[in-house]
Amino acid sequence: MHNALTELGLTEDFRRAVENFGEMSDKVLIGRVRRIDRGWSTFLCVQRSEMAAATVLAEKRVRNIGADVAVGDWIIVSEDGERILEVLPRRSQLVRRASSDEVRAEAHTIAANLDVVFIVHALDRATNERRLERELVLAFDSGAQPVVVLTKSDSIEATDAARAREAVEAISLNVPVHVVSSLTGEGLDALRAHVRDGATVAVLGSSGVGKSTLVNALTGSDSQLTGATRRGDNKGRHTTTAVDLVPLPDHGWLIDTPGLRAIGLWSSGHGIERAFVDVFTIAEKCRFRDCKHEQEPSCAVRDAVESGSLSEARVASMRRLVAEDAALEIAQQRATRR
Ligand SMILES: Nc1nc2c(ncn2[C@@H]2O[C@H](COP(=O)(O)OP(=O)(O)OP(=O)(O)O)[C@@H](O)[C@H]2O)c(=O)[nH]1
Ligand SMILES: [Mg+2]
Ligand SMILES: [Zn+2]
Repeated sequence: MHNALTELGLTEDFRRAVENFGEMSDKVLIGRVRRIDRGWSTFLCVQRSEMAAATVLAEKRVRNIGADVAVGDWIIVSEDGERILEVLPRRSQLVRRASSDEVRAEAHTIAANLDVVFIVHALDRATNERRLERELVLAFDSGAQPVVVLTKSDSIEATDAARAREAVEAISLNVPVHVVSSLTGEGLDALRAHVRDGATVAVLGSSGVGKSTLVNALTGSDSQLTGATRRGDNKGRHTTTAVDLVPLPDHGWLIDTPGLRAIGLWSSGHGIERAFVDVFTIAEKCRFRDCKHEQEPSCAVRDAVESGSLSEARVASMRRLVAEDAALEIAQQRATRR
């Protein structure tokens, strides 16, 4: 049974948690959430098949009453399949701020227990660099490894693709950047290297960039619905409406997600510092430790902008995210005080 669960992506830390159920483990179902809709979780679990004298994967549904679940979660379900007894602690999670509400602070967990986040942008339109920066912060905060994927390479000249990639690399520091086409298959083998050995990869990006098409190309199926983009601006039509965990033939997992309109920060760690490691490294040379890089004397960041070695837009962008993070913290404190 454990072997089959490993194929489902059950890692050592979960295995230990599951073993805490010890004797119980024959009396419960252990599964992984594949989809969530209207208060129900669809989950995959391992069942013994008397006929095949082996274990097989089964898909079941359970109500989410009282359980805070996300796609990718490991759950323990009562034998009768009626209740979620426990959601195992997450080893990583992709979280954004749920609403644009200035006052309330609520988290929306997009997916749980990831190893890698594919941040997808399409080459048939100008890269939204500010969005990419946010996605990088979110991905770093999740605890998983971000990987930037530039899709639709078949739609532009190779020299333009190379130029776009260079611009993206200047923003995505210490992050692999791949140029791919789901139509011709270019670059897909390099992506497959990130999904091997039971790894779970979430696919994040705006509507229409080709997330579902990429998932289909990597799984060699047409399980995910895809939709043509609008003429004129190539924007998507929000074809995918729910997060979906999709198995890969060679034991990896992909999580297809709907194109999110807004990516509000829900900072949990050092996402901003990691996404802006260039600015933070320079800032170590500022005279004041709490330098805001505005009017302070001996500011290394402002010096770098003036000398042209650091982009002003990037510093401004980082400042906005830091301010958003600070505002979020205040909203979070207000929420816990209530
Ligand atoms: N030329 C080309 N078109 C692509 C490629 N990948 C996706 N497309 C097209 O782009 C359109 C949008 O693709 P989807 O996969 O539905 O996009 P998505 O990111 O899943 O969009 P949402 O589900 O709305 O978030 C479809 O018409 C695809 O055929 C590619 O590599 N090359
Ligand atoms: Mg889609
Ligand atoms: Zn400074």
